[in-house]
Amino acid sequence: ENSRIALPVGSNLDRFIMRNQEDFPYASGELSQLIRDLAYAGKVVNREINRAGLAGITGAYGAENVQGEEQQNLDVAADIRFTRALKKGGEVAAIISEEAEEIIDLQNPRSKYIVAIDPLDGSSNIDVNVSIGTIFSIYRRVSPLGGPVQMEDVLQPGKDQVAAGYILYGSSTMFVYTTGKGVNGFTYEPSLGEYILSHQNMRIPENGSIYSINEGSFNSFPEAVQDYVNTCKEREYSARYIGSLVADFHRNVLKGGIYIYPSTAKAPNGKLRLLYECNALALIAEEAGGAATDGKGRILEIEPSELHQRVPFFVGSKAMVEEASN
Ligand code: P6P
Repeated sequence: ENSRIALPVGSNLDRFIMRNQEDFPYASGELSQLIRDLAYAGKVVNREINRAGLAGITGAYGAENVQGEEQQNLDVAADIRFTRALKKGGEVAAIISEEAEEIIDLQNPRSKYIVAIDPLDGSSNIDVNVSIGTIFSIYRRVSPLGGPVQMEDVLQPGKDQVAAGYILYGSSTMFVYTTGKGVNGFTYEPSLGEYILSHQNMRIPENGSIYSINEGSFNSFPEAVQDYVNTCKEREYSARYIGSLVADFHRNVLKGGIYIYPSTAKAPNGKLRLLYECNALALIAEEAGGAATDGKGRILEIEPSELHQRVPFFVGSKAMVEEASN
């Protein structure tokens, strides 16, 4: 049974992390420190995002990332900030990032943790001032400490995550995460530089009437997905698609709903990445009483085979995900 960590709304993230750590009898504080390191980097990225239009750092950076996508300045800046914070924090042995083709070995061979991260997802939304997000997963190393990081350390199924979360840089900036004892959301108060507990024990409504999917690709959706979308229309559900995964996901967590990125002609395995996008949101969804599948089975049970593999992604209210998955 996940004990619900009872702290009054208004507590700050630091206090919450310490209270949460008490629930882990053998915790030695490294995971707590790692979560603080991520939260700190999020504050720095938040500030850069809010100034991006002024600092002339929007627009294409001229480089391309491993996905062949034009790399925005902020993509690069965010990747540097998170990598630097995790390197200095000393708790992480290696990082898997959307922005890096290979494993980033932080040369901390005695560190227990691995982080998979999308430092700034939806960066194409930056220039049009749409909410964007950071997505992260935390795993424990499985190969012997002290030795080099192995592929088995970074290709772990999502069910083995120690913690996962996201930062949503929206009308307000929020830090939302789980360590396996429910999901809690913290709203950033810039004047204090603090994340304040605002959404305690977040639960996804069992059902909902919002569906998020890019219907521009309808004609190449699998038939089962076309049928489900048509059912949503028959029921006159609301279509809400921001085109920024963390923003679409977060709204569905709060209001109930389903987000689908299915197989399409352009993306036969879907567009979203298993290791640093889907696994983290799948754990959050399940911890909040929702569900996440690839259209057939649980996302969290998929055994990864390569760092940047894509999977079809159905996530949100349990009843909706079950109906949409076959
Ligand atoms: P499409 C943004 O590029 C992203 O990775 C997610 O944030 C978003 O949900 C999805 O891709 C949008 O993809 O193909 O609908 O533009």
